[in-house]
Amino acid sequence: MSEPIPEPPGWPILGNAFEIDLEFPLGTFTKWADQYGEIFRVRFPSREMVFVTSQALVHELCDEKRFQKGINAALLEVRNGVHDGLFTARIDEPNWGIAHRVLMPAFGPMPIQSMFPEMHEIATQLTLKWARHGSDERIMVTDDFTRLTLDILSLCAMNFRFNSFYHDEMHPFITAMGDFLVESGRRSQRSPLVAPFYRAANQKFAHDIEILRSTAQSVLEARKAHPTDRKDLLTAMLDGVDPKTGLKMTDKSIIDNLITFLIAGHETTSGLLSFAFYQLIKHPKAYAKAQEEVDEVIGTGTIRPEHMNKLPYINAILRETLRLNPTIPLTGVQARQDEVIGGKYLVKKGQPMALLLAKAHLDPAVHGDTANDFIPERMLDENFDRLSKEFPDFWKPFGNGQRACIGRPFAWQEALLVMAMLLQNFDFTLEDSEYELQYKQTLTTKPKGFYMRGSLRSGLT
Ligand code: MNH
Repeated sequence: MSEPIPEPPGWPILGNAFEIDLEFPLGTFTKWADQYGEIFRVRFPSREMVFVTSQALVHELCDEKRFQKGINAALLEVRNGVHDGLFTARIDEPNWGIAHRVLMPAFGPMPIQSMFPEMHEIATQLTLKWARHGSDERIMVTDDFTRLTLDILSLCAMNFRFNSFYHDEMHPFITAMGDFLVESGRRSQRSPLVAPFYRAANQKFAHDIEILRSTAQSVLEARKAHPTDRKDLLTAMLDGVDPKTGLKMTDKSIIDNLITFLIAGHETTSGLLSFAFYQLIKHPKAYAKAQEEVDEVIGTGTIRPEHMNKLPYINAILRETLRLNPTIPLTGVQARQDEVIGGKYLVKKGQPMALLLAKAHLDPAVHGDTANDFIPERMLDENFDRLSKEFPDFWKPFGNGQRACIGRPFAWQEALLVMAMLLQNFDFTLEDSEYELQYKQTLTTKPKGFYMRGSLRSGLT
């Protein structure tokens, strides 16, 4: 016997569409989670979505024998620009498998470690900028972390320098990408009936895609004209042969994936760093511990790759930040067959569903009454492993299974390095001591209106 899935009352045809905060949909979804509990259904004019919000149901939906990644409405729009690139590919599209098998080795421990010097160089550019600005000038935290993550990604992936720290205006590619992502989100909210009336927006959307693709194309052509033995992602894509099919990636698929890496890899990591500094400033004890760890393990000398796995507390801070503030706050799945979940809710084959990570990460069944608190200690390896055994899939900020984040080791090394370098060199405070976290949501979330001041601790290292 199955029970109906709870749902907020809605209007005929329009469903719940009007009740969703377009600036911050996540706010509406978490509100509904508080109201309706571990599962609820939301109806849009032409589709519906079932949200799950508890560790237990997330765990059930992580079973890849029963469920698989679903391409939600926003990702469908992103496909206009990057087609069957890794992030947006449907599960049955052959280019996903080819790109996945060709690229996996490039994200192994040795290749990621070999990117350390270039990550370090860009992190140094950020540190110098903040040092020169001094404590009188406020730091636009999220903007500068976005410059950082974009420049690191493009340098490490394809030896391309945006030099974002040396320009006030962002590179045209970056503006086009930002506008393309925002518009993808808007298009996914628009009814298909009114879409044709957005002529100017549709033209700009097409134009932005053209900028993204022509830039990626010229990077690819430049590399073909000047081959190198750099071990970067572009080399991996050009030279790699898929062990299963014997095929190489096509130029089109390489361009799709170059853009995909820039999209998938920059906002997520810059959001993580922004939230982490917000949490540290709000939690002085954790901040002090993190700084002590850096001072003990690294001191005032140069940060080296060997330091990266000797920073357990900062590691836990990053995990705890992504628990409370997952920069991808929900992921999509669908049932392979008709399924009953939670022992009582019927979901049809193909039914679009969302894992509401931003809520499932706060499950009191896992974390008790401290679920909403920032406590890095619970994420230290031994505690984290114990929690994972008892409550599998309680922490899923990098997604699930074969469609989980391929860039995780890249992002982790980058975030550890940047945290360490900034804590080593600065003392940070809030620009506005009253500031409380607000969110800006596009495909990812980041803090809105968050500014810091940084004063140098001692001579720059
Ligand atoms: Mn990443 C997939 C989160 C950094 C490249 N990433 C995913 C998914 C999540 C995710 C969640 C799964 C989405 C889904 O199920 O629909 N990613 C993150 C977070 C960070 C991050 C929280 C940083 C913090 N990601 C990066 C970086 C790169 C990258 C850096 C590139 C170097 N991510 C990807 C790609 C995919 C992905 C590519 C798609 C993988 C696949 O489906 O095969």
